Amino acid sequence: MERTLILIKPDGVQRGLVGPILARFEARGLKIVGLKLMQVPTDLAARHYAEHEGKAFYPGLLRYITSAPVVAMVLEGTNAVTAVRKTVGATKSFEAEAGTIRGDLALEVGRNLVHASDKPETAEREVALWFSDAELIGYARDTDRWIFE
Ligand code: DAT
Ligand code: MG
Repeated sequence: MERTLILIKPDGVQRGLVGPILARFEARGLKIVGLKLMQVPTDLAARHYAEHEGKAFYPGLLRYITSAPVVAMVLEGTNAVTAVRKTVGATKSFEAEAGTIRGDLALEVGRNLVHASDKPETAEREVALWFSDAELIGYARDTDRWIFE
């Protein structure tokens, strides 16, 4: 079972898309094991996006992610990292396939609604960065046997 970090970015919260976005992940069978609304401090944003430091879009990226509250969550499931990335769609929203969150609900790269960890190793780092152990709850669902083989 894999865990992955998802952020519904400020545009998603402001546009009232928390419910519709969350619903897509829930409907796919992913289990919510952590969930919170937060105003992102600049130091957390900088650590989260450290790999992009020095790029032209980096300052704007930090301004965007700290501009208004985000919803942070950890989702669990078989191959959760890959499955969530597919559901989220391509980084450049205008290129994202129809049927994905970005492809259906967004247009621009700098307003692409959602962050999702890109690899299992990234997911481990990001989950630990955004959530304490006490904020993550492992539990069984009665439906698990209808979702996981
Ligand atoms: P993703 O969010 O799909 O993992 P990423 O990790 O490459 O994409 O980049 C992080 C964020 O930075 C992305 O969601 C939007 C912004 N970004 C990436 N490439 C960009 C670019 N060429 N111009 C403007 N913003 C960009
Ligand atoms: Mg990324």
